[in-house]
Amino acid sequence: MGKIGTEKPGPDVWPGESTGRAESISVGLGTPSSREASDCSPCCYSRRGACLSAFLILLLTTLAALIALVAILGPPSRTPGAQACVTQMNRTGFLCNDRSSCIPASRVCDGVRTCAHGEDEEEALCRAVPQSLPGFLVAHCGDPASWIYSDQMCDGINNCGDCSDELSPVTTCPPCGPGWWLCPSTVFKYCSCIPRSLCRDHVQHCSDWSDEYSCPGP
Ligand SMILES: [Ca+2]
Ligand SMILES: [Ca+2]
Repeated sequence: MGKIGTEKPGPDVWPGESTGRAESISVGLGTPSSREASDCSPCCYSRRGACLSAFLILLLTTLAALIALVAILGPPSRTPGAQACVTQMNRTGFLCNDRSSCIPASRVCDGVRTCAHGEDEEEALCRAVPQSLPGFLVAHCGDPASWIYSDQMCDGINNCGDCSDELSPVTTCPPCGPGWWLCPSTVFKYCSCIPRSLCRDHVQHCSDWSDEYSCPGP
């Protein structure tokens, strides 16, 4: 403490002030040096503690302001979550900019302006499908090189070509819906369910013929 005191400008400083400053330095900063003392000279000569507090408050305020700014401006309008919706058919959809129209995922980047203002066909969204699409619109087939739109999973149609979008182990789907008949399909278009409209039409659609002999009909 005595050493610090001797480094201060001697003659111009009152004895009491010099002692007080040395004490506050040793408590607040541990090993002060003459360089540190000169770094904040405008404040140090008045109230070093108040200066430090003000600096900390300013730092914290700036941090809080930055966090608030990120919270407000952070989620851009294209945040995937902000554009995900559920269609009337209970399928994954894309929310148009009017915030009320929910179009099926497979209508995005299909070359047709489905949203009123065509945001489903925007260049940024469609320039490198599927990489440029939000993740919620895309599902993968058993073959990693193949993909489908997420609303094509469990829709009864063989979109992947190997039925991996309709059958386990790749996809776990609920049982056939009310309009469908459970059977191993003989038709490439279907997998484990066929539309009941194909029952009793005198054409085999199930490998076990159940569509003609067991299915009650449409
Ligand atoms: Ca479209
Ligand atoms: Ca499908």
